[in-house]
Amino acid sequence: MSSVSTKPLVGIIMGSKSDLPVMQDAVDVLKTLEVPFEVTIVSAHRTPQRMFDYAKTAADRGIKVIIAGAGGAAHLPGMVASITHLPVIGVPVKSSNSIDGWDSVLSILQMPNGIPVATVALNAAKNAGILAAQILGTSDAQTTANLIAFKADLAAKVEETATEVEQ
Ligand code: RP5
Repeated sequence: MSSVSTKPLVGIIMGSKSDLPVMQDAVDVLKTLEVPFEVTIVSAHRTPQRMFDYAKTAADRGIKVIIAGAGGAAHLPGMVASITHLPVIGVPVKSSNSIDGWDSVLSILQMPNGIPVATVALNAAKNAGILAAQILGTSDAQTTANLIAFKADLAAKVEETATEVEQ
């Protein structure tokens, strides 16, 4: 697999460094799929101006998809989606003071009409990365080829384990 562009196409942002252990899965899968990305911390509540500036300039900087992870009262994905026209994928992070993660899930999922956030499962940053690649793959043949190889590998692993357990 090879990637032509090295300019970041996916922006991975999160509300706190404490989200990084979860969000690392998005980083890792984008590396596997050879999709160029950038990573930074942007807090909706603690650094609202930084969030606004990031969302406002992302498209002009060449970003095509934003992955935003946050926990608790997780307003980051929704607020970013309200500022940019780019697709935003929200990752609800189960933070340490979370009510089982429902706070994160519902605050990212329940967006008002007109401002969608594509919400993945709790802590599912890997799926957010794959979805971002799939969005880019609609207009990039190499990314599509990488995704097809990635999914073939997933299928092969299932076949392998099926053989192991079959009696
Ligand atoms: C949210 O609050 C962050 O996204 C994080 O999930 C949570 C806890 O943040 P820290 O107190 O660990 O910085 O804004």
